[in-house]
Amino acid sequence: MDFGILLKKIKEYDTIAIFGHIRPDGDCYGSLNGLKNIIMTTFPTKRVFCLTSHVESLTFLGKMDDVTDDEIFTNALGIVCDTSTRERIADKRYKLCKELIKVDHHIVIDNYGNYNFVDENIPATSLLICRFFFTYPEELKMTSIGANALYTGTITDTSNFRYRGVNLETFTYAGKLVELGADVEYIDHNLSCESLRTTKLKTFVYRTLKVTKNGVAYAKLTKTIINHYNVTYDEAASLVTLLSNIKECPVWILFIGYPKEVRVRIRSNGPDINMLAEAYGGGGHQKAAGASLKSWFKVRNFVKDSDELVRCYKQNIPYKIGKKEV
Ligand SMILES: [Mn+2]
Repeated sequence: MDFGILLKKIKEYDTIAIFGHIRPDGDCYGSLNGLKNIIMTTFPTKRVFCLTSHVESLTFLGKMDDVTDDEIFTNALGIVCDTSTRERIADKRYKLCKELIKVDHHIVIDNYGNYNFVDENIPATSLLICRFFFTYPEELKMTSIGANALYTGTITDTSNFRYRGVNLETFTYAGKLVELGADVEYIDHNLSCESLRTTKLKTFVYRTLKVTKNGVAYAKLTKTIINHYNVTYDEAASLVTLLSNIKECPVWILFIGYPKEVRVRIRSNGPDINMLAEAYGGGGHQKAAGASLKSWFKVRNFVKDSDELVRCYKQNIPYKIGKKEV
């Protein structure tokens, strides 16, 4: 990957707007704040803005910038990080930028940049920013703020180095970031601590989880429960991970009562589940997918079909499913 043009374009522009995706995660916040820190530390006279939605739990990495004057963008270089398609870019003013560069690690379906730096095999966009940074060790600078951001993006997208795809490069950059001042304890504390409300809701999930005959673990969080525990819908939805790693259950599902629908988050470490989600009008990856159901009445069917999928998987017979009513 030749980063020459990326460095050249950064040098060329006085104003640089860095964009992220909707519902930003740790890698989004990490790559945005990391790149911003590199540019501002190396070229202190440049104006650099980070633009995506605000996420309270990630503000320890830096706040998003509040840009009200749209004119700023017309002479700006736009750099979009960690965002596979243009529809997913949170701030639509990327369209106003003079030139656009994409830096990403998702499967390529939309090369929306004038220049595109994509590595589908690198486990985090934050690591791609590291690769750029360490290509020019004499020229580029970063402080501990950038190191914290990029380290956070790395561990959140790899779930603490737990997934395949983690390799020598991953650990090399992680080590170099620690050397540059990334504070692993500070980062872990900020990522791990949660509200008492969430802790209590977790016990509710464990208490009420059900398991089907063939081994689908599932739990339901209705609107009433979410309001009772006073957590956000996203906080509630994140609890799908609680149902993972049950030896008897290769598939697990969390049903979440959003204001207008029941969202289904389904995960697997056994059979592919995306076609099941697709049959219900949803979609996703082979081992992580989702769908929306109109009401709780449909949940029963979804559980039944999931159970059938696991039965087929365990007996090694093909599973077929037609389009379902949602
Ligand atoms: Mn990512």
